[in-house]
Amino acid sequence: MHTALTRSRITTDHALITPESHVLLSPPGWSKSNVVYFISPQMGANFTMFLGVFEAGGEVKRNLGDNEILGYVLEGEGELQSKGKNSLQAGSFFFLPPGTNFSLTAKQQSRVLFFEKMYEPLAGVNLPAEIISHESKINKEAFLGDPGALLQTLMPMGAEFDMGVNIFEFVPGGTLPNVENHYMEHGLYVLQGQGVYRLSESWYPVQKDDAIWMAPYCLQWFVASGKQNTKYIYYKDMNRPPLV
Ligand code: UGY
Ligand code: MN
Repeated sequence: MHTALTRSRITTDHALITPESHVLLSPPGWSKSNVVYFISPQMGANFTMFLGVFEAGGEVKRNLGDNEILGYVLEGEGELQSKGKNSLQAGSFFFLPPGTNFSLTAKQQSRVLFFEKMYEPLAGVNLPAEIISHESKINKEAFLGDPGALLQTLMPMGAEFDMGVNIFEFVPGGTLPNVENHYMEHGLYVLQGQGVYRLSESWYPVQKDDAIWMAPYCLQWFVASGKQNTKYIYYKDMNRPPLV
């Protein structure tokens, strides 16, 4: 592709970030690893979505402070040290509540997708607990009864959780059942396959390794195309309706 061209597009209510416009950074706390920030408050979002790209032996070491984080291993293998030690493979995910000290060390070249935001406490509700699991342990449910759109809900539904992360799998030709309009935001990463995303009044061909931000009230719809199922992982804010 000509170096002056990109499929990326940034608007006030949505963004598509495609691999040819990635910029690799080395923030404090990261060694033998790089970070690509897709989504941040600088673009108007209330959370961050970023990719950690690790060499073998690469590491991130952080104290989360007021933030919570969910990491999903796209590829590779690593070890997470938080409350205890856990080994991670492709498809593993971990949710760490605010105040957590953690380190993640890659055993081989690895890519990990992260969603991070400031936790919003709710009066009378305890802080959420750490979760470390694997996508293979989560049931696939037909979304609104449609077996062509299967949803895996990685996070529990309890009121202590103010963010949710789901994996959506569509058969070729599968769609979101309607053009969604909601106050919640999304950060989305395409894991497999391809399709067309409607974001507001624009329609984008999207494929594996594309990242998308949808602001509150960004009209959204998706159709999967291609010959294999399409999968994407996405974040949404949960359990904190407006004015609560
Ligand atoms: O959970 C959701 O709002 C989801 N159906 N949205 C989306 O996939 N764009
Ligand atoms: Mn939605």
